[in-house]
Amino acid sequence: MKSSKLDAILAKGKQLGAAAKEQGQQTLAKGQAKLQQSLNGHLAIAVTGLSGAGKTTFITALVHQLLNFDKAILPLFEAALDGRILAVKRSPQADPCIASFNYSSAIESLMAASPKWPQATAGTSQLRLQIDYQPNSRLRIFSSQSLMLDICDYPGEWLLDLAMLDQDFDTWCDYIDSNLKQLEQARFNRKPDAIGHLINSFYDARAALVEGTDEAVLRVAKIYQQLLMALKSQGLCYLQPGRALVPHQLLDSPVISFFPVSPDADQSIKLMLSDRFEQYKQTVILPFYRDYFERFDRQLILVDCLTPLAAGKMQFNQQLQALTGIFQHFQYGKQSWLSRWFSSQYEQLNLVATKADHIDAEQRDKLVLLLEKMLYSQIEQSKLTGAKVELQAIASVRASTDGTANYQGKSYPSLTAKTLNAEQKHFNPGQLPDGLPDDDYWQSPSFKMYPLAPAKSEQTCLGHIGLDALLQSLIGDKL
Ligand SMILES: Nc1nc2c(ncn2[C@@H]2O[C@H](COP(=O)(O)OP(=O)(O)OP(=O)(O)O)[C@@H](O)[C@H]2O)c(=O)[nH]1
Ligand SMILES: [Mg+2]
Repeated sequence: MKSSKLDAILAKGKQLGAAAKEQGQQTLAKGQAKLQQSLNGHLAIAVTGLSGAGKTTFITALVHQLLNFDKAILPLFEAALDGRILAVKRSPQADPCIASFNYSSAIESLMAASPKWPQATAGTSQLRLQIDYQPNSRLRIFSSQSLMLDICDYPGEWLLDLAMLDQDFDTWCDYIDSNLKQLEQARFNRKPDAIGHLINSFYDARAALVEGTDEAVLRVAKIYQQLLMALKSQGLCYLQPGRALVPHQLLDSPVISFFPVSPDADQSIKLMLSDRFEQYKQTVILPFYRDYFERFDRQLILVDCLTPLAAGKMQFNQQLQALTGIFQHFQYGKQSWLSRWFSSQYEQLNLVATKADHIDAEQRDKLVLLLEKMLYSQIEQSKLTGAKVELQAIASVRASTDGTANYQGKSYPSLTAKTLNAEQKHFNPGQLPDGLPDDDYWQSPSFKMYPLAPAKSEQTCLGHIGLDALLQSLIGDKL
């Protein structure tokens, strides 16, 4: 064979070899990309909490710390500490028909020159964060991976409605009436006040209701709604129906215009209200429950133990009653890949006491103990199903700094913070009870809670307590 022909054949062979190699590399890259895509994690976290528990503040703080992962102080969040987080951004949310979580407005108010807490939530919203990260050593064949994190926010008032799912109208009426009676008794020896007056107006209005027209029923429903609002302003939380407080798109609609009746109420009116009660369960509570508590992987329950503790025995007991009432609607347990498709169990439960910046550092373990005692049997039951249960105390956005104060030659822990009316305050918050507060504690409660403003952030990132440990527990194993 002539050498020029041989060279041509060899060149062609080289060309073919290079093309095959390139094709092979492309196939390998495609395969890797596909595998990588399928390995990209997805985690939906159900942030759960009664009104004022701190859900919106927590979600805002979590997004803020993650978006600023390179400047944030998160020593217990391993992926950030190891420098394995590559980028974090907001990504198109799962359901385009739900409002987007208004992060920019919430973070602007928290980081303003005079910082303010985010507004109370009036409707549902959603967000998805994409966290690009370098997997730990076991999976280093992939250059990077992503974790999609889905979170929803909603008004906490709607959560307590879950407890109504187990009740019929008669049971509900008895329950709410006995709560109102207890309230009346508790106020028996005091001068009549706005709440006592509203309870009486409500009783009078429902006794005078003789015709079951929409208009007449709405009038009484409005008085009941005013009563609920007044009870909420006193720190009471067992308030149903939740949409009477935060109606969103259901303002003045018949489905939310119902109230508890007395056992001797007119039968036709009772039937009308009972129908509305059932409709409310079917068309309002159940869809909310399905959309916001099913299809989540992990549940984070935020509990503000401190506000009711400072408010008094009745407020504290109502919160306990409310929490135990909703707990039974959540299922926990380890899931096989098969059971994940058919059930809505949570594999992990994070129980978190919020606003830990209202107490000194020495008492933060006591706060966790209080939370544990409050939900002891629910925690034990969840553990029995194989679910991982973790408890901790956090301040999503810190309002105070720890210090010490000297009094009569002794040194005491103290806190420094700005109150809501911009006064600088140094104070000792008093003592939390060792476990559940008993009668002795209620005789002379020592813990005091002052309304505090978020601390002005001197750094790029907001201060917090325990968010890093919570992030590690919530998503650390997925990164
Ligand atoms: N000191 C302190 N206060 C907090 C913190 N988080 C929340 N708060 C206080 O609790 C209030 C309620 O917080 P939100 O985040 O609005 O509570 P929420 O659970 O979203 O309440 P709803 O929207 O009504 O369901 C805030 O206005 C603050 O006064 C925190 O980390 N530290
Ligand atoms: Mg909120």
